[in-house]
Amino acid sequence: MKRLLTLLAALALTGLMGATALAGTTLTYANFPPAKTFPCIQMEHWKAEVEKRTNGAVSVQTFPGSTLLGAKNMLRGVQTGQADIGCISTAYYPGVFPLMSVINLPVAFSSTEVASLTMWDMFTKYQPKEFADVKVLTMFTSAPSQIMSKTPVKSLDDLKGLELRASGSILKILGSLGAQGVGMPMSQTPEALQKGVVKGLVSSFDVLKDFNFAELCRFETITNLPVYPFAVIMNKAKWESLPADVKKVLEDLGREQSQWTGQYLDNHIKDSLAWSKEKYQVEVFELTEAEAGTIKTLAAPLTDAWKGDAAKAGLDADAILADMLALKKKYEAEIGQ
Ligand code: 3IO
Repeated sequence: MKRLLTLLAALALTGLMGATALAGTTLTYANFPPAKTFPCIQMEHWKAEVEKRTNGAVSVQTFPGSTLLGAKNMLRGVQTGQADIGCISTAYYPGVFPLMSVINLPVAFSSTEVASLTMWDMFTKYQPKEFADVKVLTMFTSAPSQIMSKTPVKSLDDLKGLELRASGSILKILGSLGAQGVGMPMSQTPEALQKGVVKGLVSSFDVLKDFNFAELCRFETITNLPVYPFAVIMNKAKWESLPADVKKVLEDLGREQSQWTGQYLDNHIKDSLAWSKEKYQVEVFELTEAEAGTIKTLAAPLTDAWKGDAAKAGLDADAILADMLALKKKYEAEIGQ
């Protein structure tokens, strides 16, 4: 009898194992902002494509809104395998990505699609060492950054002493314009705005609708400041454990996902701005040509600082910058403004 029970138990166990193998792999995917924001919209799109293209052999379990990993522990959390996949905004990790931070320079990208494809091509061309201990699945950017504030910024003078949330290179630009840049991830910005710790933020217009920032920030100023670069990274050991056909599906998706996200965001910022005008009657200001010129001049030292950091990291800064500008030009000609 005892032997029979053991046999039955063994059979049951084998059955379970068989079922697990049939069900395939589940990948966990962590993201820091809320579900309806663009980094999570692209995550759900990627999940659907992967599940379709692997015929269900791979399923993806998504964790938006910092439910698995937050903005600042995302990189480490993926490296250590707390999540299989994670989405990082590279501007939250100063000094960690000396090559890809070239995308965060003030070069006035004309659209998200152009910036995202430029970023992806730079990554595939250079295969930067800074990503050596993870597998990069895709890259994309936010749209060119604008000022959204509680008080009107009609001219650069209105920026003096104004506390604005930003990250990365934009913080430095704000400093040289006399504003008070406050560095924090996007996921902490709603509370900082509510409490009045900051009087506005510098990011892309999608957040007016997706975080309802238009309610508090009724004044928008077009500045076309840098885009924020994003990378979707996977735990290296998990990547190595995947079968070749699954790896191929994920690799084939890299560029396509970058472009899809760029197009989605370019459309969505139009929708978000129209919604904000309709719902909250937000006002939109444009700087004069002369003021736009001032921003450009002030931003120039940033490029020199980036070159210095890149050189220190052993990179050929001039070649990287020239390549990035050439790709930008190529995509601007192909895609248009
Ligand atoms: C961003 C980040 C999270 C959710 C929506 C967003 N739209 C634009 C950004 C870029 C940004 O400000 C950042 O901090 O990465």
